[in-house]
Amino acid sequence: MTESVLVVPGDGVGREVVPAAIEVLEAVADLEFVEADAGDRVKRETGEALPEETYRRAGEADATLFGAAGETAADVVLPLREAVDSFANVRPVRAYPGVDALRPETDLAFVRENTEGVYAGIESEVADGVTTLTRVITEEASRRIAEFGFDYAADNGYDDVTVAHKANVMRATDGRFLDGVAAVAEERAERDAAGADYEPALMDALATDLVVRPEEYGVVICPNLAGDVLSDLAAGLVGGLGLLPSANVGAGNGLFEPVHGSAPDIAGEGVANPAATVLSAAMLLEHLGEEEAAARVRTAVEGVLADGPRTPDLGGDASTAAVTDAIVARL
Ligand code: GGG
Repeated sequence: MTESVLVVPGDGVGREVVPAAIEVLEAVADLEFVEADAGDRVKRETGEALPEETYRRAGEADATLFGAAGETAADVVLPLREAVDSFANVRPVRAYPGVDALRPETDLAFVRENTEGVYAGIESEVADGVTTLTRVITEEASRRIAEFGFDYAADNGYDDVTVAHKANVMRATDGRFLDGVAAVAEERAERDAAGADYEPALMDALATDLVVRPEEYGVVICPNLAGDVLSDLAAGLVGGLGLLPSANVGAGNGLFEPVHGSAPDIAGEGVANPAATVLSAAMLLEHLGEEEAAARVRTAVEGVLADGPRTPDLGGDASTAAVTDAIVARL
């Protein structure tokens, strides 16, 4: 049966890089695409950023390809990740031959808890000029992301697992996160499952160390906000956000999106780097069991990154369309 992919371009450059990724997917796989709307423009037109139909369809599709969220990120991408029942946001960060990278030896992946932390959406104005935010960390979600992260490391050949935290300050919440990871590691050691060794790391010091010694890191398991921030930091080591794909996976069907947002500064100019979204599409193919097609897409992207053409973020002057054509030509 042909598998169905919900396509949600969203805002800004999402509307340019998602069509590029569809072109690539059409060249390597037989998939059915259904497009749905969400984002700032939809909110302006209808009053709600995420139409109920888009949410429902994300839950029903075999996978969703998402572009970018703007001002309405909290109303769009967080519920969409929930609609596909994902609890892990996997963000691989690799340096590519031919791309001018600050740290060419970087090859790591963030495994970010995707359902709670400060992104649980519990914010309020408790008095005039006073706002609060509740940080939610549960034992269940901490154990679940630890199990996923250890499995991901073992399955993808990473020897080093680091767990980011700030338990010396956020004692109850990050203390709970670390306890959950420790319990899972202990259980895995008892049943002899792979990848039970890990290093806890204070996330502020970790931010420095990632810049200085990225080659020391493999999989970095993070609470929600830390994963969002540290992965953007790591993008700077390998040539920028135009190169980072991501997968939101876990229990359900999966949502795949570039790590970058809507980039309003370049939206509409036709020069956004499609690589992050095309590599996210490769993760989608892998999720659907199309490993060979995924590998072809990755090889084509790597070839174009090495030989050009390149978009301006990578020092070139090529358009999104020219880079996409070059990727498709290599398939
Ligand atoms: N494609 C990723 C995107 O639109 N990012 C905007 C954003 O603010 N995301 C928050 C998050 O990843 O949790």
